[in-house]
Amino acid sequence: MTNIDISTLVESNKDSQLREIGFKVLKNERINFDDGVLLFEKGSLSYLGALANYVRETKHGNVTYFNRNFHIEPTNVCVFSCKFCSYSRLYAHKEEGWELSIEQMLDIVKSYDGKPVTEVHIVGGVHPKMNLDFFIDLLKAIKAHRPELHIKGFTPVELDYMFKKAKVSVEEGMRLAHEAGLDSLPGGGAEIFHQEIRTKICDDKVDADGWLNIHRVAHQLGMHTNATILYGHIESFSHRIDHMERLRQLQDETKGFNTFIPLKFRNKENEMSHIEESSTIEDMKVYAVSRLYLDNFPHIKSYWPMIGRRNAQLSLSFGVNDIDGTIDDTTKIYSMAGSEEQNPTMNTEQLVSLIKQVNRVPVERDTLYNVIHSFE
Ligand code: V47
Ligand code: SF4
Repeated sequence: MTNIDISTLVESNKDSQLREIGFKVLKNERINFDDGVLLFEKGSLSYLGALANYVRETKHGNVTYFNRNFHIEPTNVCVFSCKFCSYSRLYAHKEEGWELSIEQMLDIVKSYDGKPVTEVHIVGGVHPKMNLDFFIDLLKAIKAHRPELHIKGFTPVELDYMFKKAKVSVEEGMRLAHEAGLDSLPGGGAEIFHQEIRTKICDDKVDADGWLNIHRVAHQLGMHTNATILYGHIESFSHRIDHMERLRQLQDETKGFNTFIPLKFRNKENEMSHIEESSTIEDMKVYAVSRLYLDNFPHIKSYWPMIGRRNAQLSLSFGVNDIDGTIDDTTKIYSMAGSEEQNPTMNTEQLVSLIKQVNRVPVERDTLYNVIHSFE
């Protein structure tokens, strides 16, 4: 959409508050908390989409990033009991779970020898026996085998638990992990920061300040990290904006976040199964408002194994400029929670064609958004 088209669209909005917000976006002025809530309450899908797409195209043109990655999920045994989780098996039922040894995880890494993957994403449950020393050994073993492979691993949920158990400070723990080979942090474990909701859905794990502090310390060490929101369950619009506001403030302070990834709550076989899943229209609005509110986040990602490849494609018109990677059927979190992607794998050709079908330019990136190849 050209600048003239979008200005006309904003000017012709019959709602004066939505018009004001639209003008702020066009002037590259920051929108405030109330603006964010109002966009959710009153913004039509087409209005939000046009504004978000304007920002997306101003920042990135038609470029849409993906990478070649695989996951390692060390265990699904977990000491915590998040009500939305379809994946974990409580420690008491650990016979239903899996636990991988360092050797087994290294074998997974070795199975990619000679293949052009650039990133391994390590995330799993919180197993009481998999402690800081265990993961330091894992990181060192992976780096010894394939030094250039970028390790994006461990959420503050896992890190907070292992640091406390090892009786080290966040600063010391992060330093040790970074020195052993941890390159960046994924965005998981954030859920909804507001304590009113956190108490109801994930009472026993690291709280908002703890989550934010681990990312802050990672940024201070020069690491880049991602952030997520788990939306579409019992949270209100103001809880969503509160979540984004806290991230926006930390990003102003550190500039260490790369990517924001809205994660749609999936309701299969968990303690929140009675809650209906959000509609595709709501999903697209969340991407669009994220793009508009998080003006200091370079990238907004739709995670195709969770939202499905067709909706990921659609999201490219609602502010999204990244759809994650090839995955190679190495993650179970979303298939177990009910995603339509039961064995998530896309090769590069499939990702490229998915992006090209909606007239965007596919660009393979590494984890830090260095361009590996443009498929223009
Ligand atoms: O924090 C768990 C979510 C997250 C469900 O940084 C669920 O590039 C929906 O953070 N329905 C972990 N979501 C995954 C994650 C992630 C994924 C992809 C890319 C990146 C990145 C990070 O999975 C958890 C939680 O919010 N989750 N259960 C569920 N039923
Ligand atoms: Fe454990 Fe993570 Fe599941 Fe919570 S979401 S129960 S921390 S695996």
